[in-house]
Amino acid sequence: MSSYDPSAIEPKWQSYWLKNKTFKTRKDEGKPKYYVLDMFPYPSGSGLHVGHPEGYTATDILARYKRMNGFNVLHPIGWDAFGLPAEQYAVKTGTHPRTTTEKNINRFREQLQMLGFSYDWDREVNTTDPDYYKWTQWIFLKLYDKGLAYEEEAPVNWCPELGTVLANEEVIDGKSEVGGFPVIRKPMRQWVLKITEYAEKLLEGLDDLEWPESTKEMQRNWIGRSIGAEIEFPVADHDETIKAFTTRPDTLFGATYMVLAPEHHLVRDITVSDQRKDVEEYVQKAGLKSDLERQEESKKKTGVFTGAYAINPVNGKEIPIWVADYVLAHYGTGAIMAVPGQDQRDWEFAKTFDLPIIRTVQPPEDFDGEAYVGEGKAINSDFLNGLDITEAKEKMIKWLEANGAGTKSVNYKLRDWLFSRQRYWGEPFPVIHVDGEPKPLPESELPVVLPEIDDYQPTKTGEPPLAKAESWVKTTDPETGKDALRETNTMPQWAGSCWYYLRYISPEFNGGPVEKGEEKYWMPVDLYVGGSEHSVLHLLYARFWHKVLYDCGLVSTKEPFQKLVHQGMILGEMEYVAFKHNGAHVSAEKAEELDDVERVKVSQSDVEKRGENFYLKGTEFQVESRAHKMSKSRGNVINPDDVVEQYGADSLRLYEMFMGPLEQVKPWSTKGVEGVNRFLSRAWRMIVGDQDEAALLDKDAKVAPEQLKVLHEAIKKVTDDIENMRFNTAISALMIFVNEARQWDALPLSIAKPFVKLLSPFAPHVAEELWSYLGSDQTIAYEAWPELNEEYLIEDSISYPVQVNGKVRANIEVSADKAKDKEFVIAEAKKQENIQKYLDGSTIIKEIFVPERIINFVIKPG
Ligand code: ANZ
Repeated sequence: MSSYDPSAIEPKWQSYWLKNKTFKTRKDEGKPKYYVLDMFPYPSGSGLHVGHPEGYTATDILARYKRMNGFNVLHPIGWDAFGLPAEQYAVKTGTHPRTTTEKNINRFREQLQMLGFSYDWDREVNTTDPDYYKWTQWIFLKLYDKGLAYEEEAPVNWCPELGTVLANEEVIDGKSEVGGFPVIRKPMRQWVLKITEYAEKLLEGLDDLEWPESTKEMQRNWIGRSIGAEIEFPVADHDETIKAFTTRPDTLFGATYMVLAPEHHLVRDITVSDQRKDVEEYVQKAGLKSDLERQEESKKKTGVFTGAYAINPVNGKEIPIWVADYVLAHYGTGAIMAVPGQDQRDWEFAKTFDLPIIRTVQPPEDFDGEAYVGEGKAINSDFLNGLDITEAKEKMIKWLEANGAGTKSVNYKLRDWLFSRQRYWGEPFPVIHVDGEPKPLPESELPVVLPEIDDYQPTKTGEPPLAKAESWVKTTDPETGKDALRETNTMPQWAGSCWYYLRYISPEFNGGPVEKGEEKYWMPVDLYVGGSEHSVLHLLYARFWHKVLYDCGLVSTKEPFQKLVHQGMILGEMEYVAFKHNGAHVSAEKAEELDDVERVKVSQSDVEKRGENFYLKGTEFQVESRAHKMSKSRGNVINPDDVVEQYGADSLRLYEMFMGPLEQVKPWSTKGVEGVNRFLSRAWRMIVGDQDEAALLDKDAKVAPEQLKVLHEAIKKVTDDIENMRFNTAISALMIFVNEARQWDALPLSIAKPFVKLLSPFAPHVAEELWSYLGSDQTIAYEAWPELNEEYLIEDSISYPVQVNGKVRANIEVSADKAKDKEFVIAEAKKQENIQKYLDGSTIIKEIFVPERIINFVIKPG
């Protein structure tokens, strides 16, 4: 027999699955359904990286496991293929993004097939396919109909380098998330989606989802609900009032000045003529800064006085009105009542401009900080004095409402979603402009197909590249025949991924984004696996669209993704550094204290792990160990193609699941791949044998009870672990099985078969090969999962540690049926020579007996 050779096995089974459409899925009311979804990849030019197969193997294990447990499994894949890189490549080389995208998709598809994932390839979707984006446009029309899409001339994050606006979410520290280019503020006409209207529903929906708590919390923070009051401050000698949102109405007696955002609509009206020049200058400068810069806490506060005063409604005091950029235009009302006694930003501002500070909460005696933000009793606050913050808030809101000076109010940090981009490679909007007014196209005009153009370069003015397709832009209104211009912005990359999980359900359906009956059967997604970098944006946007579709009666569930798991990042191979001083090794600790320390890289074969630390082999010199993110510049990128070529897809799959808990960040280890590869070879030899070793399999061998116990232990552990997505320990259980089995004289067929089934979700190619070797002419994919029989697990004997005064002095074995018989077990324990030694000549004060756990004799000498 030949030895385990994945390169001979794997392509064979891959084409078998494809040819036989083994994983084609159809609705079947007679079976329970299981919808297991991967975050579909962006088909980049560099192909799959090892992070992809991590999540994809996890979902594939569940898909395969559920099929074997009688579920009808939907396990699809597709391509999130609009986006910048293909367009930037087009700008550089003139290659149409479609060409690049197609090529990349073909490569990705081949790579995924080479890893043996059990996708239903007849359901593949591609967001750049007009048959797909027709429905993305269609959903946009629904949003428009519902008043959830609107045009706005607004200051946006403009990135000159990328030639596009970016959503707030895509700007980090004033730089673009992609590329890290500077982002400035610039007013432009944009499409915006009213996600804020769904803020409350998006918050509420989180409670019942089986998602990582940290992800839910990130979404909650992003939505950022605060409860407080909106208070009205009349402007002295004016008809105007300024509304201010505050989360601390209890501090109203401490409001010593007000601040308007530079963009606030009243700034012009109320500024007195003496101050006009200064205020205008200040407003102009502030307009150039991003919200982030404006809120930076470390920065010195800037501002300018308007010369006008507001009247504090609760005590009639006149307080000065300032303009300052630490107040944002788009949060709350764009104006604040400033309470320097309780708010640190206000404190800093008051100190800078010498404004009065009144504390309205009593700080503890030893408090020597600036603004006091903690709990305490109200002071300097008339009818609130002596109340706790919560009580004082309530009482103040009642007072405001009774006196027509304000109302209770809820605010969200969430902003409406800036939904247009000045790009070519995106979905065109199904919108025309007639006489300068936007008008949605009728459904019959869909899809609005991207026109061919030669020049993909965005313009420096912000005019989108599509504006250059003049003959496309100029059109007529299909309803009135009037001249019209097409919208030249395109949708952001998030659009296609907002609803792709619905398209998989009925990818060919022509009557809408998804067929109703199929949707009702398959939704919600039972398990969604993908990176935690999508904790907020993709997952929030998709939930938003889903909720709109739910309100339109198009989907039957309120939430799309019932359970969510993030796979942890895979880092590069661990690196080890030893320390030398004057040519001799020193430990990492010693190196800290010395100057002139030389750091030398050492290879993994020269170090050994003891406890949590690594040492130079055979020495006391501890080495430093760490892993870095994989990156081209570090040269530590592992290419899945190479791993498959050398060890096979089953080894790659098995290794990525064996590295550690799925959610954890973990370093790559080539040694680890070799380890699981050896395990697969051993499993192979056990059943098939090879040149050096005869197979253990004996089809005529009778089964011994001990063998059943070992098998059923594996069944129990593997089943349990798959259910709980603890794939690493499931694989350990398979390894333990093989190690135990190799000590037997023979492996009976009735033990070998269930073992191969247990292995199959993890290493499907070798499992199929072994399955056919064991005599089947059918795929293993739909074989019944081995059933656990607890009876085989019952221990025939139980071991008790025997302690004397809390120290273990002996171990005894008692048969399982007598294990709870206290008298019997204690008598057995006393017979032990090593126990007698202690008991002789002592007085037993107490005999402690914990059934099936421990015995302890408490004795007193003499
Ligand atoms: C008075 C006050 C007193 C405040 C106090 C806080 C503490 P969150 O919790 O994030 O919702 N604020 C309101 N609108 C703002 C804007 N457009 N730009 C900057 N700051 C703004 O924050 C709400 C608090 O942030 C509000 O409550 C307001 O300051 C400030 F002891 O009002 B507070």
